[in-house]
Amino acid sequence: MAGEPQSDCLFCKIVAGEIPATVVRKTERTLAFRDIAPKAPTHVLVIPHVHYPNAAALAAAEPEIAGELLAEAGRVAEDEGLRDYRLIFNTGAGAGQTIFHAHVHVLGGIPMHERMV
Ligand code: D5M
Repeated sequence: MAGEPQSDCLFCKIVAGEIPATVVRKTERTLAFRDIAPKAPTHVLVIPHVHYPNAAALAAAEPEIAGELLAEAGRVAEDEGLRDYRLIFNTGAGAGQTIFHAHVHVLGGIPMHERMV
């Protein structure tokens, strides 16, 4: 069923506590943890507990949670002391998506305006 945990999904396993992660924020419906391969001094992923393959699918099915995801991304940036930061939603393998559980990247801590990621 849409939104249900998937046994082959790494981020579902992180939500379930089956795989460790460096968690920076947690709410009833979202989790924020540090990216394992940071592309910037701050690189945090914010994910919903529920499983959807990408952020657009999450927003279509559960707009309230999608809104929370964005709000949490802003709180992560604030917690990290970032005034300027970049939010990225890779959608589809051709765009660089490798984990097919909705997530937003929060990137900052260096000038981002001339970088693709
Ligand atoms: O982003 C998926 C991101 O997930 C990518 O930047 C690496 C990160 N990743 C992969 N495995 C882990 C674990 N175990 N902990 C933390 N971060 C992880 P995408 O947009 O799909 O390319």
